Amino acid sequence: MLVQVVELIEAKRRFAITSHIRPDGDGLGSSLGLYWLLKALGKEPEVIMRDPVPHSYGKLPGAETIRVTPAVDREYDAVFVIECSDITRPGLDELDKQFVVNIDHHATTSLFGTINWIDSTASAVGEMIYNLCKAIGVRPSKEIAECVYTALVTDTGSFHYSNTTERTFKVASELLRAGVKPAKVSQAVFNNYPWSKLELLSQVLPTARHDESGRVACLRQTLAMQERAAASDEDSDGFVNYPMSVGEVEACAFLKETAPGVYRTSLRSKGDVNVARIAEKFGGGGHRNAAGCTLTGDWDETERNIVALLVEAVENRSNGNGDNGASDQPPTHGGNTPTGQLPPTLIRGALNAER
Ligand SMILES: [Mn+2]
Repeated sequence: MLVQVVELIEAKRRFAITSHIRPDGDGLGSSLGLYWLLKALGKEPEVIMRDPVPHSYGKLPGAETIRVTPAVDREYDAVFVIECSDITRPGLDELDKQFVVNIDHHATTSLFGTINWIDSTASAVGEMIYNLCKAIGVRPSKEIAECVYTALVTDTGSFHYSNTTERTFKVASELLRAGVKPAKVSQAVFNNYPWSKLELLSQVLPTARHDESGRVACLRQTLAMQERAAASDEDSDGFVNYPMSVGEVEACAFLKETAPGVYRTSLRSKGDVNVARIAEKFGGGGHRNAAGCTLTGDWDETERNIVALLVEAVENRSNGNGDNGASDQPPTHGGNTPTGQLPPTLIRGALNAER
């Protein structure tokens, strides 16, 4: 919890900070926010990551100091692990031998740290880093503020998602007072993509399909598409959101082939439709409205199965017998959503291996 984190920081000196593989805005913004906070306290922090900093986060203050390494290969008093569901998520060898501090805002995290500070009411870990500044008595510098703001604006989908709270805006307002220019951050993060992303999108978007009800959509990206567009792994970030911009669509799956027959899958939903439960069934996790997992198998069958699960999630919600946020029990099977039912057919053309 927070008080243990404060005590540790006050007592120790050399810290590493890391986040998950393929770090995102919250992982990087929070890691660097904490880096600048520790610097302000005269400590010796270092941010280490398994993967390099994506293009869109290259302008974050301190991004150039991040050391890319496959292992925790130096001596530290403690390693802060930012928004990871388990100890393997940072992809760093030797991490399990360290004094680990697990900082996360996902309730699904396993308590793998020696210290675990979990706040599932925080919109982003960035919000927690801001709280840590307050608790430890450091006024957010412009560097801290820019990093934390980037975490907030990316994890809340520019303050669109349901994790956006009154407190999120309160923190954002404090960060603006500390010198953040929202337009500058948004320009750097959201309007700074390489052309290959557009190339890739032009191949992925025609694969968009929806079920008969129009409420569940899916789209896919093959290895061949990525190759043709000469796209990087991060170029597909955010593609899952395009079908969600359609009024009727309540849930969407984006299947991205990362090896033949292996699909990194992003799930999104609106309102009370819970996709985190679906991701958890496959060893993934996330939030009610944004989750991810890895699926394997035949393209069409995998897609049909995930669409069927999304349809079930949407129907459970619509019938008022599913998750309404009041219960943590898994949705009951049987009743009006028999598990043996045939998966719904996708309309608008047959599904080929590559579209
Ligand atoms: Mn986050």
